Amino acid sequence: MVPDITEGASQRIILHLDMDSFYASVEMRDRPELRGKPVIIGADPNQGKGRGVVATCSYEARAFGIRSAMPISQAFVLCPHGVFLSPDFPRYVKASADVMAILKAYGFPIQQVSIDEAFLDVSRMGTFPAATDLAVRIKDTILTHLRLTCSIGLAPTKVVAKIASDVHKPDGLTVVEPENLFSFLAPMPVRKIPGIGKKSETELFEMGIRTIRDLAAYDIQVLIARFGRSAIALQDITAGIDKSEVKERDGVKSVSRETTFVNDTDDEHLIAATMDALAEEVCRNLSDESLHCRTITVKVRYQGFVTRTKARTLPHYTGDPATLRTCAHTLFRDIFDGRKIRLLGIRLSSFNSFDALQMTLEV
Ligand code: DCP
Ligand code: MG
Repeated sequence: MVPDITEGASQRIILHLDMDSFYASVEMRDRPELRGKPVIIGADPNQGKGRGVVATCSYEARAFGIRSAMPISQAFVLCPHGVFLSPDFPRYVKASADVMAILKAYGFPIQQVSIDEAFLDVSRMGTFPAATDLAVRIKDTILTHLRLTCSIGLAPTKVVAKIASDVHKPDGLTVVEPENLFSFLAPMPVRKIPGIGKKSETELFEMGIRTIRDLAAYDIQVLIARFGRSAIALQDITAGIDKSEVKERDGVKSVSRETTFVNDTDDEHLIAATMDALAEEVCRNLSDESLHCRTITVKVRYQGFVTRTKARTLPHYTGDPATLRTCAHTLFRDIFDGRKIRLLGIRLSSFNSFDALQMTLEV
């Protein structure tokens, strides 16, 4: 049975834009000698003995099977002649700001959801063909001004626009008009729905639900019994019902940095120095984004992959590196039990962007 999509498919037209192989594309733009090569951004592969993971890679590298979050040692096995680079965050943050500035200039409600993606509510374009022309112009502008490609999805809801931007990457443009929404979603695996991870996917598989079509047809009462009320929103997605709006102020949610030690360590001096370096880096990202934060989270992964995190929310927003560093050290002391450490990380969240006026008042 084809669900009735008229309720959710009002007149909204949502555009989702996601940059293609973002960190790698910025590197290839700025270093022409890298173009056309398999470029992998992430930890040092150290001739295959490296630890840590791939942040991203060029589409040429993807042809070798390399993916984000894969161990860098595995990437090295798949493509030993690839160009392995460590990330240059300030450059990516600048490129991200350039993209967002172009998007903002169009004057539609905009919600940045990560370093390289944003939603725009372009409903006032009136029709999908008009919105498609706009999407083509946006892609051209970004390519001409920044020499970077992106992929865009247009759909009646945010969730479907996000799914759509991903289907014809790189340099894609996918338009899902209300009448095509179900036929677009139906054959896709449920994993394509943002928020469905490996665990939910496995649970759904066990119930015989593999595709979005299976999900749409499933008895909602059984789904609720298994997943709670959130099952309703999940099934609604398949019918194009998704009332979530493009929220202008909802920008970057967290800034984080983590590192894997070359050898597991319990050397407190090395750990403290590493913590300082990580704190400095996340604080720089914070100031590049013109943000202050209130919550600091420290993550420690021990030998054997046992991971502990501890967070603290401060009474006031701050961007002060010394305050954040001290807080990170205190949190670390609370969770460090003397065992050897494999990985250390810091995350800053609960942001408040500060404008020029507030800045002058603070200094
Ligand atoms: N990123 C990361 N670690 C991950 C995933 C992503 O550090 N596990 C970083 C690097 C990416 C950037 O975030 O360049 C944007 O993430 P995307 O998921 O959008 O991936 P890409 O833009 O690299 O590739 P795609 O063309 O698939 O969007
Ligand atoms: Mg991307």
